[in-house]
Formats: sequence, structure tokens, C-alpha cells
Amino acid sequence: MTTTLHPSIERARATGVSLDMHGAVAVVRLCRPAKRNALSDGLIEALRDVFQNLPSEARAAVIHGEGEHFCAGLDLSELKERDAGEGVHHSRSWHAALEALQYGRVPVIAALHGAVVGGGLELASATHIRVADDSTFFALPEGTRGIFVGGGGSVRIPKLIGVARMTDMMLTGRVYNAQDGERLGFAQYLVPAGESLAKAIALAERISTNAPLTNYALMHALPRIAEQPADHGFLTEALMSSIAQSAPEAKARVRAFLEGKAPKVSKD
Ligand code: 1HE
Repeated sequence: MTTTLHPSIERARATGVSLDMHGAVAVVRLCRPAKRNALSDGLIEALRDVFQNLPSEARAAVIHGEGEHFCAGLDLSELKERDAGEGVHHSRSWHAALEALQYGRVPVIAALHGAVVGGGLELASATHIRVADDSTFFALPEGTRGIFVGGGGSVRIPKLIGVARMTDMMLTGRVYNAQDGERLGFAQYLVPAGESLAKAIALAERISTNAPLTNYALMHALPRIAEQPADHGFLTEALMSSIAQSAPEAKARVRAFLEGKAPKVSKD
């Protein structure tokens, strides 16, 4: 089956963000290895366009980086002359791009290796699952550069590792290796060097077989429920769960289990 790509996806490829379909998995790649995949304004716009216009057959996505590193963060060469007003719009453009990814149509898995620093960590924290390999390291050099996070990091990163740890990283320039990163919550999976992309694609293939409403609920309802006061959260949960249960696909899956035709939960 040939995939018809939205014209903006061809433009994104020319800018340095490629998209290839592996069955139902959209594999998105940052292709600027000479600059360690530093995120220029063009790359941020391209990321937004790709995640807003994923092919209709995509049921899950993976994002990874070409070369030795996942992403070196903001392209510092574009920072020089921006005034305060331009800075606000610039930060908001990152928010729009990373929201397109976090609150898009399909779950996104980040395949990490090498540097996941500054805006690169902000990007990774907007994905739904992070897979690190042994070469991965995490840092927030914004503090050292005399700036602050601007790509949603102050909202998303404390949810992964806590405010205290993020404060320490920015105040002291502390760098976490892959093993500590996985233990502390930067990533949910840790694999040998060179294997994060294969693991992320395998997870995405598994996720692409879920009922679409379950994936939707996890991407769009769960993070909002977690922010709500408990009594609002319980109501939103009840509404979301009744919508998910009412889908024909949910009924078919439950019936298959009751008839002994669906796998049991197994610890192996
Ligand atoms: C860059 C960038 C960049 C590399 N902007 N050009 N981010 C940082 O502060 C991280 C800065 N980068 C690094 O610390 C290192 O480059 C790495 C640890 C990521 C990789 O090291 P290495 O030895 O593999 O590469 P390199 O030799 O340092 O860099 C190769 C080239 O990429 C070099 O350019 P060249 O023309 O001399 O070859 C670097 O200048 C260039 N390069 N990183 C621009 N970030 C929404 S707000 C977010 C705020 C932030 O993200 S602040 C944190 C920015």
C-alpha cells in the first residue's frame, strides 16, 4: 500500500525531519547530525507539521535522532539577537510543536541515545514513552548558558523526576547517565547501546494493536485527570471509561477473553 504524504511532510524532510512508515508505525527522525540535531526554528516548525499531519494509517510513532546523539537542544546560534517579545513567541512555537506531539493522534515513543540535553530533554519529555540506550545522558545546560527552559520543560520534566532534581540539574549542570536516568524516571526502558530504536519500534508495534480509544484515553485524558482535583478526576475517569467500554472493539476484546481466545496476563 502506498502512503500519501501531506505536502508539509515533504517540506519537513527538506528541513531535516524525515518520516517513514514501518507498517502502522510512523518513524520520525531528526536529520541534522552535523549540529547534533540542535533544534533550529525550522526543525521545530517541521516537527509540528509532521505530528499534525501524520499519515492516516499511523497508529503509533517513534522519534529518534541521526548520528551520535538524540538532540543537543536549542540551536544556540539562533538565540543571539532575539528580544523579549520575540523570545515569548519563540517559546510558544516550541509549546505548539511539542503539544502537537504530546496531544496528537497517536502515542509517541522516543528512542534515545547520546546527548538528550536542554531542549532535547524537553522534546523527549513530551513523548509518551522513553527508551534509553547505554550511551544516553541527560542534562539541562540552560543554567550554564544563562537562560531558562522554554520548550515546556518546566511543566513536563518535574513530572518525570521532581522539582528538586530539576532544580539541581539547572543550578549545578549535573549530568545523569543512562542507568541513573532510567532509575530516576527520565526513561522507562534501558537497552544496550545501539538498540533503542529497535526497542522503540517493537513497543510502537505493540501499542499500534491497542484499541484506538484506549490509546486516546491514555494520551488525552490521563494527563488531564492527573492535574484535576480528585473529585473532578473521578468524574472525568468515569466518563472516559464508559466511552471506551462502549466501543465495539472493547466489547469484542472482552468477549474474546471470556471465550478463552485472548492471551492471559503473564509475568513472562
Ligand atoms: C550546536 C549545538 C547547539 C552542538 N546549538 N550548535 N544545548 C547545549 O548547551 C548543548 C550544547 N552541545 C554540546 O554540549 C555538545 O555539542 C554535545 C554534548 C551535544 C555533543 O558533543 P560533540 O563533541 O559530539 O559535538 P560538538 O563538537 O560539540 O558539536 C558539533 C557541532 O554541532 C559544532 O558545530 P561546528 O560547526 O563547530 O561543527 C557545535 O557548535 C554544534 N552544536 N550543539 C548550536 N545546541 C526551548 S529552550 C531550550 C534551551 C536549550 O536547549 S539550552 C541548551 C542548549
